[in-house]
Amino acid sequence: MIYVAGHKSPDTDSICAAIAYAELKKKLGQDAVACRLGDINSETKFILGKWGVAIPELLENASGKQLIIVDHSETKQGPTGIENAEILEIIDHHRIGDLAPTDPSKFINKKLGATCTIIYNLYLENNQEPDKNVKALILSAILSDTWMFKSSTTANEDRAIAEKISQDLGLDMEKYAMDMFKSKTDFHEKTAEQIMKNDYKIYEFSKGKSYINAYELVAGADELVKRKDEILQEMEKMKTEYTTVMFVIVDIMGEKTHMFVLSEFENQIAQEYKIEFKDHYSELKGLVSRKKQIVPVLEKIMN
Ligand SMILES: [Mn+2]
Repeated sequence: MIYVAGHKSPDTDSICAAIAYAELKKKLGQDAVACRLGDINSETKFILGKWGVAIPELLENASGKQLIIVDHSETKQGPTGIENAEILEIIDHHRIGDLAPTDPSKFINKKLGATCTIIYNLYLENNQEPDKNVKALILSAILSDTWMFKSSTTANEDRAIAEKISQDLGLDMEKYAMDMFKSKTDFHEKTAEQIMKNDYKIYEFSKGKSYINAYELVAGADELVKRKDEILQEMEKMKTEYTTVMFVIVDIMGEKTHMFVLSEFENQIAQEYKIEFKDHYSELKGLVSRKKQIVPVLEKIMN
């Protein structure tokens, strides 16, 4: 039996690539099974449920097994026991890691937006056509990994294959992508306190300590902004500890950023971004990066 596995804390591409490639192997007469190295995320759950595909089995230990690795090539992202497994093939689109298959010619690495794009091409090279549900998984993985072609990693091939599959399936691709992305928004179950701890960094400036929390959302940002009152209340509590508390929600599909600020430097911050805060909230055009566009501004004001 050949085990096809993606990486730890699996994303949609990792899971769908494992399933799609195991299916191709079976079509070619080999015994293969897709597996996962951890819990699947809510987006993947939505996709597998929608297309009636079973969640792959958890691979607890790969020791002594024959493995095909998809979507990475690093020991630390692989299963327990990988050092004692036989790696038959690696198919990936990330930088090359420390793993290699026994036969080096079985290492495929292409600069494409998703591993699933490579896998779709492998079906074609082998004169095979993916089943309808497998096609849907390939499409989903491409949309997920490229944020529906917005990511800079997107290649023309990703878009061409996604469009071809959408046509084959008679699917409204944009609508489907939005449904997919919304299934990934996990803030509905979170309290404001948990939201404020989502992805934060603390910076020590000479004029005080700053807390910057960033929430990147492919879709559904507007719904999070509606929880403004709760969020500001939570930020208010944090004000006892920090001079500046900032919360930014980056809306990837909407190509804008929502900014909440509680700070004695609020006016200077508004000036720097050429915006006006209303109830400590404002919207900015474009996707703002904490590292490139927020920290330097606060540094300038608070140092
Ligand atoms: Mn990927």
